[in-house]
Amino acid sequence: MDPKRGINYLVENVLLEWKAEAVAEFLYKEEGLNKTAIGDFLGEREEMHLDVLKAFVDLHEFSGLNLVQALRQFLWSFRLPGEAQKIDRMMEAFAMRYCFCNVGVFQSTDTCYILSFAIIMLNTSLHNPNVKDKPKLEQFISMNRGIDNGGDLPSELLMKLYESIRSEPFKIPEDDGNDLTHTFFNPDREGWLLKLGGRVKTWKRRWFILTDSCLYYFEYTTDKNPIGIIPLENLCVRETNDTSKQHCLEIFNPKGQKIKACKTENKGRVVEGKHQSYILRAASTDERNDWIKSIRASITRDPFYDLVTVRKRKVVNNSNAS
Ligand code: 4IP
Repeated sequence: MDPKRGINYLVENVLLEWKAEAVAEFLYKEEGLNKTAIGDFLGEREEMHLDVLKAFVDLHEFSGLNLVQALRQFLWSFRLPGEAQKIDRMMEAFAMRYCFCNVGVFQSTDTCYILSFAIIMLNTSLHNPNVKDKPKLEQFISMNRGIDNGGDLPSELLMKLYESIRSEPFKIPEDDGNDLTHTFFNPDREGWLLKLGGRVKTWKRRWFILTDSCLYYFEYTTDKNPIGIIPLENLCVRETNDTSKQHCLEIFNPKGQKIKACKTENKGRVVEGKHQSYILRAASTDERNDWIKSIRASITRDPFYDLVTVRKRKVVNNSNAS
């Protein structure tokens, strides 16, 4: 559950050497490790973790593989974390390794990086049943115009990659550690807050856990199942100016609509939440401000799109400059 402590334990007990290559090999070869935990460990920013990531990626042999085959191998060896900066570092390391093993396929690692994201997104669009309009080959080709330092990649290459994904989706490791119990072990923030009722305006003291861009609230700290879940996507948070109650914050929908949330009723039935907005009260102003900060940080958009946008801009700027 805590990969840093786990590795630390092995090192302290002389079961593992504290060297990037040794740790990488352990993460790559040891059977039965939790792939979510491997992803978390590799995604950390400290220097040693960056070295381990590099050594881990270097253990992959991509020579002679097309990009989809290489991605299949790579994405199976750990579970990609959800945080944009981590994904960025890992995909950057992947792109560098791929280009090192396959000199001349792409003009730069940026091309490889962008195309890798395009392939991952294509995989989702083609195989996620919720996506109704399946992209055609032509769309995939046009989406990737100009990504090779301003030039186009050969259509035959894109066609081959498209076909490979269409006929066989990526096999991605199960979210083996990321069930609710695990989620609640690593919260972004947790603590007691008072919550104002939706229809009946009573204050209830609830244990709140902020994780994975959702707020969960419980009656007791030890409860396994939350009373309510508030997905924070597309919501906003602010201080409330209501002077009758201090240290309050409000979670609201900027479009003015009711908040999409769910809660469990007394009889255990899960129903839609009734809140126009959630008013929560902390014990102090500092605590309230900390909650606001953490909630804000949690309300992020899908990191993939941001990462690709930034990288595409870089490619366009570079090709304009040259
Ligand atoms: C209830 O008031 C509680 O405040 C509920 O909080 C709240 O549900 C209800 O809002 C509100 O009517 P009484 O217990 O005094 O009846 P909790 O579920 O934490 O016990 P929320 O949605 O805030 O969970 P409505 O709008 O669901 O009725």
